[in-house]
Amino acid sequence: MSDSAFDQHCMIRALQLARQGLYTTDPNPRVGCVLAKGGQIVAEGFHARAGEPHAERHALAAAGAGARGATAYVTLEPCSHTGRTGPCADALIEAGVIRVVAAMEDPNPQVAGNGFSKLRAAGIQVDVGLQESEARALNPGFIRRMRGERPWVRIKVAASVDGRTAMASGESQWITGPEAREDVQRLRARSSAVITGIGTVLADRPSCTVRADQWRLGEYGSDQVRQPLRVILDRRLRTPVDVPVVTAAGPCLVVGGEAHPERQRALEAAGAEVMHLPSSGSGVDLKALLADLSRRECNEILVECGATLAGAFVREALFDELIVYMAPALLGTDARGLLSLPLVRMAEKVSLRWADVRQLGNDLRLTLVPES
Ligand code: AOF
Ligand code: ZN
Repeated sequence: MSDSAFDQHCMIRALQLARQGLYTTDPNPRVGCVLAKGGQIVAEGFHARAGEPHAERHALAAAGAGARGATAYVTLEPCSHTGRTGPCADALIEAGVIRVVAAMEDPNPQVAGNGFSKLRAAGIQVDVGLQESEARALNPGFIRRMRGERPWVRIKVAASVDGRTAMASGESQWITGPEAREDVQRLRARSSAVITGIGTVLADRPSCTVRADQWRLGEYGSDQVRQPLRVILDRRLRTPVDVPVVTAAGPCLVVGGEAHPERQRALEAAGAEVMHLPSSGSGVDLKALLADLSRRECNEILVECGATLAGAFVREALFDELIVYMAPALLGTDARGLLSLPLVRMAEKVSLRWADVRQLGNDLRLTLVPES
């Protein structure tokens, strides 16, 4: 293997390791690290949970004295700051690593190139940018949040091939098959928060939780999976206190707009947090909501709701991915549409770009992104 092919091989392995933290590192990024010497990988590590050692420290601990003279392949710039843990750049220097290959700079303003400077000042060769787009794809929400932008927003809908999501009565269970629903579990598990609306809560009684005991998520058991924050948009605080989205394990936030002290007290007694946000037009101010979730360190957000709320996110261009699970069925002209978008002229159409199409069981998963 040539030197550059070996570099690539090691970085691909580091990316694979980083993915093992997909459901657990939040709000921290998923990061993987490989230490190699003499054309061989000598140690590996990945970041598993905020507060625990970073990827580099796991790899250094596994390598012991073998780290001296090694090259470190890291999917993110080694940190230079003391957060919940000490700087990885210092640990790499102390261990005698002679070269660091990083896929990308850390967008965290506390790091942002300082890790590289520290390493270079210590005489370590630093190469940046190998497999960069793959590394960025691991942490889309973290990158956005660190840049001071809103979190990464995915809107998920399940529809028939005629674009219908429920019968006129509201009946909607189940349009798609188990493979598609399992995929939704994976989307939830990687999300910091799941947003739903009061209409969906009353009609479907969803739990919006990750059920790792029931569905295959990867190599993690149910005890290791974090529950996303469940957010219910409910202007008048109509959420019943005994619905699964409130009572299930994990945090629940009800976002209201009007004062209803008694209902608020009842929700709080049931374990939910209640917060009020201003309304804009017919519903909650979505920009203010996303800003608040960003302050709560939410990286990736999943919107699982009915046509009205999903339509509002699309109209305001507050999304990064629209994920449509499409079943090979027709629900007919009386059934409900996918997104509520009151458009009249062709010129008003929302143009999207296909990012991915794949078959899951009997259904299709269509991933669309805004046309940039
Ligand atoms: C690395 N390697 O594996 C990770 C890094 O609170 P702390 O100490 O865990 O620091 C979190 C910050 O460290 C996070 O915002 C990001 O900038 C960086 N994450 N850095 O060198 C890792 N997870
Ligand atoms: Zn670190």
